[in-house]
Amino acid sequence: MPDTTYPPSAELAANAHVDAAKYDEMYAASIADPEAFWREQAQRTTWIKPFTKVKDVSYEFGNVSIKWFEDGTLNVAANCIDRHLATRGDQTAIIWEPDDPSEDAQHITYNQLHSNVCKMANVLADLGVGKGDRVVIYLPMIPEAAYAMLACARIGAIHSIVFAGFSPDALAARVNGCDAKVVITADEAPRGGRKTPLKTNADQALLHTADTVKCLVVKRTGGQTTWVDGRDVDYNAMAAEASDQFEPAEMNAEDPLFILYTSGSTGQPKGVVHSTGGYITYAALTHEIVFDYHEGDIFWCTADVGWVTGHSYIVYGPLANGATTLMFEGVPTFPDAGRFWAVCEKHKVNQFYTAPTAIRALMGQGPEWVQKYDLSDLKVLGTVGEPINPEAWNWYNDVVGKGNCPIVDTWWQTETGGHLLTPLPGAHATKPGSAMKPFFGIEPVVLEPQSGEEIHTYPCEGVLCLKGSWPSQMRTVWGDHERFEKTYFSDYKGYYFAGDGCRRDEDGDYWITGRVDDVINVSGHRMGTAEVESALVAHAKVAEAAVVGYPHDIKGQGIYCYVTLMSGEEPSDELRKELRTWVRTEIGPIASPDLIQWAPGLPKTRSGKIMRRILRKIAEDDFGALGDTSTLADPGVVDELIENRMNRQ
Ligand code: 6R9
Repeated sequence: MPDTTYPPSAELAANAHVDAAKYDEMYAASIADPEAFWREQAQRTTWIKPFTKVKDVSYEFGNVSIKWFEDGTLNVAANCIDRHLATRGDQTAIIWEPDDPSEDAQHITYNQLHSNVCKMANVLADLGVGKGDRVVIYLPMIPEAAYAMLACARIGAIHSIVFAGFSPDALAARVNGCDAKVVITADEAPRGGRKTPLKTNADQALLHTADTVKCLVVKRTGGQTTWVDGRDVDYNAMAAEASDQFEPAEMNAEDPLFILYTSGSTGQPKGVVHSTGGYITYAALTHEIVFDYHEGDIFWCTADVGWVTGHSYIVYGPLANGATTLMFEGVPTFPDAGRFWAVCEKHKVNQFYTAPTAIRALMGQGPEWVQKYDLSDLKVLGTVGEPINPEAWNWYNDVVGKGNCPIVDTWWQTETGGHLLTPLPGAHATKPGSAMKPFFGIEPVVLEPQSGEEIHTYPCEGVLCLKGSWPSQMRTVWGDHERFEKTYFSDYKGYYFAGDGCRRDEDGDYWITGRVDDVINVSGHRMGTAEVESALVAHAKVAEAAVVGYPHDIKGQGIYCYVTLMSGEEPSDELRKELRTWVRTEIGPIASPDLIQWAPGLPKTRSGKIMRRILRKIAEDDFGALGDTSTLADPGVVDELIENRMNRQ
C-alpha cells in the first residue's frame, strides 16, 4: 500500500465528465439495473433499427451465450464517419505521424476519411468481398490500415488484423484460421528507420494458403516487390478509379465486427470474435469517460492496430466519438528517445496512452529527453498492457505529467474489448500500480484459487473473475465455441475467468498481480509459453523445450527457454543463435528468446508433466524456495539445472 494517493486537481474534477459523486451514482445504477443503464448508454450509438432487447446472457458451462442489443441493426463505419459529416466534416479525424520525422504528417478530415473508406470498400467489393467474408489486414501503421478496418465494417466483412511484426508462418496460420478471401498488405513497413518487407512476407505466407486468396497491395515506400499476376492487386491504381461513395451495410448488432488472434496458455492462438453493436457502444463510452475526452481534444494511443488496444482506442472508440485520433508509424526511440514527447508537442496532444514497457525504456534514457519539449497540452495519461511498477508510474506522473495529469492504469484484455478496471481521471485518487475501480457495469470478484469461492474480505488476494457480462465481451472463439467455453468458463463455473491474479486492498481498489496461467507478458505483448515451445521443438536439433517468463527490467517479463537437444547434438553459441533466429522466423521478433539454458533433462512428474513452477523459480534465481518436489520422477534433474544455470545466455 502506498502512503500517497494522487487525487485529481479541483479544476480537472470540476470539468470532468464524471467526478467522484457521479462515479458512485452511475456505478451503483449500472449494477442495480444493468438493463436500464445499458439501454440508455447505447443511445450514443446510431442504430438503423433500434433494439428492443438489451441483453441475453448465459455463463452456464456447456451453454454459454452472450448477446447484447440483439434485435438492433447498425453500421459501425457509419457510426465512426457518416454521422459526423454534417457537423464536423472538415475536422481532422486522423493525424498521421510517419516513422521518419522529416516526412510530412497528414491530417485526414472526416470528409476525406469518408471518401477514402468508401474507395477501399469499393475495391474490396470488386475483389468479391461481401457481408460476413473475412479479410486479413497486414499493414504498417498507415492511414490505410484504418481505412481497411472501416471499409470492412462498411461492407459488413469481418477483418482480422495481423501485427506487421509477425512472421510469414504466423500470417499464414491466421489467414487459414479464418479462411480469409483477401490479405491487405503494403510493399514495406518503415519502423525505427528500418524497413520490414511486408509484401515479401505475405508472398511467403500465401504459398501456404488457398490459391484463391487475393493480395491487395498498398504502396508505402515504393520499394520493389515481386508480383503474382492474377493474385496481386495494386490498391493505389484501383482506388484512383474507384467511386468515393459506398452504401453502409445494415448489420445485426450481434454480427461479428472483427476477429483478433491472441495467445492462450495452450497450443495455437485463438481467434477472439467481437460483435458489432455491443463492441462499438462500449469502446466509445470508455474512450470518452476513461480518458475524459472532450470536444476538440487530440487523443494519442501509441499502440499498433495489430493489438486490441489499437482497435478500440486508435480507431473505433475515438472515431465513434468524433474525436481527433493520432496514428504513429514509428517507435519511441527513433530517431532518439525524445520522439514521443516531440510528437506530443508537435500535435498538441491532450490525452496520451502508452504501455509500461515504453515508459521503463524511456525512463532509462533520463528526464532530459522529456524536458526538452513543451508538454503543457497534456491532461490525462494512460497505461495498459501489463502491471506498471510504482517507479515507472512515479516517473510518468512527475516527469511527463508534471504532477498535473491523472494516470489511468487500465486493465483489460483482447477478450474484453474495452477497459474493465481503471480509475477515472476526474473521480479517483490514484495509487501507483493500482488499476483501482471497476468501470460502469463491471462486477469483478476475487476467488479463492482452489475452492473457487468468492472472497468478501478486504484486503485479499486471489484470481480475478467477472460476474455478469458487458457489451463488448468477446462472443466466441472463431470456429471453436467449445474452446471458448473451456478457456473462460470452465475453471470457475458461473464466472468469466480472466487468467489474471489480483489483490484487493482495504479501500476495495484492485491491483493486478499478473497471469496465473502459462501466458507471459513480454513488453505488453501476450505470448503463450506453449507457442514458443512448439516453435523450438520444431527445430531438427531440439528434442524438448520448456519456456517460462522471468523478471526483465524493461520488458516486464523476458522469455527463458530450457532446451534439451537431440542425442548427438552439442550445445554451442552458434546453435543458440540459430535457435533465436528460428523462433523469430516461426513466430516473429517479439517471441525471440532472451535466455536459453541447455537442459540435459527437464523436471517432470511421474505422469510426464513438466513442472514449470520449478523452472520459473530457477529462472528467477529463487531456488531456495522450490516448494514440493516430491512428485518429481527424477529430482536429480533439478540440481543439475541449478548448478548449470549460469550457462544461460
Ligand atoms: C489490453 C491488453 C491482456 C493481459 C491481461 C493482463 C495484462 C493488461 C493491464 C494488465 C496489469 C494493466 N494487462 N493491462 N496487467 N495492469 N493495466 O493488453 O490486451 O494483449 O489481450 O493482454 O495483459 O495480464 O490479462 P491483451
